[in-house]
Parts: sequence; C-alpha cells; structure tokens
Amino acid sequence: NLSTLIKTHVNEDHMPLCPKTSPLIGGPIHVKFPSGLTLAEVQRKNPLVMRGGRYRPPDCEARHRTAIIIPHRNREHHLKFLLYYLHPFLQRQQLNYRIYIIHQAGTYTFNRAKLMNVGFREAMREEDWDCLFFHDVDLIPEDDRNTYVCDSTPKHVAIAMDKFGYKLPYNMYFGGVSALTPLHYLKMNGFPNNYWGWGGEDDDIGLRVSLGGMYISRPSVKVGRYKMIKHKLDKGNDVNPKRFNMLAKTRQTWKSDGMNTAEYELISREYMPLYTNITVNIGTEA
Ligand code: UDH
Ligand code: NGS
Repeated sequence: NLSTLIKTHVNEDHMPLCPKTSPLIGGPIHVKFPSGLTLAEVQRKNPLVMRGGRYRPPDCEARHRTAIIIPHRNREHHLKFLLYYLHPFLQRQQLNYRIYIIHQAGTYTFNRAKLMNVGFREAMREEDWDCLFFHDVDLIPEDDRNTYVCDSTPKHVAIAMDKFGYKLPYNMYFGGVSALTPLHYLKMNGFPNNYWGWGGEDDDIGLRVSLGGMYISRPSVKVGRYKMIKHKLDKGNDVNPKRFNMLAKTRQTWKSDGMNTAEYELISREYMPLYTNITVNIGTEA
C-alpha cells in the first residue's frame, strides 16, 4: 500500500553513504570454469540484480556509478562465465552499476573500438555514469581489490593477464580492460571508428590518451590480475593488415575520427535479466 511505499522511499533517501572501502571485499578470487553453468544459475545466484543487469547496494548509497561496456559477437560461452564472476565482484564493491553488451549485428568484419563508441553514447544517453569500464568478454578479474571505479586520469586496468605471465606485454599496452570518465572520453574524442578486424585499436586508444593531454594510470600488479578464457581468433575478425599505417597517422586523424563521427543504426535495446543488450549495425569499412 501507499504508506509502506512512501516509507521505503524515504528510507532510501536517508540511506548512509557506503563506506569508502567495502567491507565485502575479499582479495584474490580463484577463477575456474564450471562445466554445465547456465545463465539461469547465474541469475539464481544474483537475486538483487534487476532487469537490464542493473544493481544498487540494498543498504547504503553507492559512492560510484559505473557502466560496464562489453563489445560482443558469438561469445555467449564466454559471456556466461564473465557474468558469473563479474556480478558478485561488482556487488562486493558496493557499486551502483549496469552491464551493457554491445552486440555487432551481421557477419561483416568485427570492430571492437567502434562498438565501444556505441556503448559510450548509449550508456550516457540512459544515465549519468561517473565511469565507464570498457571490458573484453573473455577477461575474468582475479582480485576484487581491483575496484571498478575511475581514477583522475584514464586507467588501463588489465595490466597483469595470465597469458602474459601476469605482467604488461609492453609499456604502452592499453588492451583488455580500461576505465575512463565521460570527461576523459570527450578529451580524447573517444575511440577510433576505422579499425576493422584484429589489432592496433587498443594502441590507438592509448595514443589518444596522450594526444588528449592525459596520462595513463594503472592499478598495482598485485590486484590488476586477469584470467583470459582461452580461444582462437574469431571468424570475421581477421588480423588487420592496415593497423601499423593507421597507427602512424593517429596524431593527424584523432580529432576528425572518433566519438564526433561515430555513425550507427541502433537495431534493438533489450533488458535481459543480467545485462542490457544493445544490438547495432555499425556498417562496413569505407
Ligand atoms: N569480440 C567478440 N566477437 C568476435 C571478436 C571479438 O565478441 O568475433 C570481442 C570480445 O569482447 C573479445 C574482444 O572483442 O574479448 C577482443 O577480441 P579478441 O578476444 O579476439 O582479441 P584478443 O587479442 O585475442 O583478446 C585474440 C587471440 C588470437 C590473437 C592472434 C593474433 N596474432
Ligand atoms: C599488439 C597489438 C595489440 C594487441 C597486443 C596483444 O601487437 O592490438 O599486441 O596481442 N598491436 C598491433 O597489432 C599494432 S595478444 O597477445 O593479446 O594477441 O592487443
């Protein structure tokens, strides 16, 4: 009835701020891939996650609002495991969050960076997020002290991946998982739209950070750890032979190609139980 509704609402408004460090954080996570895991099981384990993969801590007001942006096509088997680990991980961090899957429609060559531009725009259209995490579907965080919160400068987060022996493969590496505020994103004109196929787009994004006058921050190697779900290069994502030439020109192109020129056709926005699914036609190479 109305009076209990009003009471709940008033209580919510008076919820205390969550503590600066969540008491639910436990440190290292032992990541394994249980066979037979289903999305229904993940749903059952996360009863407080609302439609569209939306969550707010039940008993305190979150200090941070984070959108997770995941570029996707044909990786449902990875997505299942990521959701299985990521939902509880983000809840232990007491974040106000939503998970967005940006699904590239059709079979044309994959374009990871352009999908991130779509994700940025569609997430910001919906809510005033403080921070966006751009997240590959096959990377599982292994320590929940790696908080999914933005720094004062763009943050490269996946700095210690198992496949690279838990260290950076090279100093300028910006791949896998990164975190930017909307202001960081605007300063670097978002991500490039014209890297079709595998490779180089993450290096371009890293370059844009410095061209936008910013530095890259990183978590400590102790906590920025990830396990990658092993796989081969996907069909429709061949190595891009133009990537080195393109990277050599980023200094000339970043202002005229990026967030300001990302064109796409939204096909659908579905509020699934564990994520918001945005399906998009991003076109083809010019
Ligand atoms: N992705 C998809 N579907 C695809 C391709 C890529 O969902 O068909 C997404 C997914 O989120 C993935 C991310 O884009 O995590 C990056 O693509 P990737 O996993 O193929 O790239 P990564 O570098 O692995 O992680 C490539 C393995 C073989 C590299 C060999 C090149 N020398
Ligand atoms: C670099 C690629 C990056 C890639 C990184 C790691 O060489 O896009 O390797 O690749 N840059 C270029 O090709 C210009 S990995 O070992 O994950 O296959 O992210």
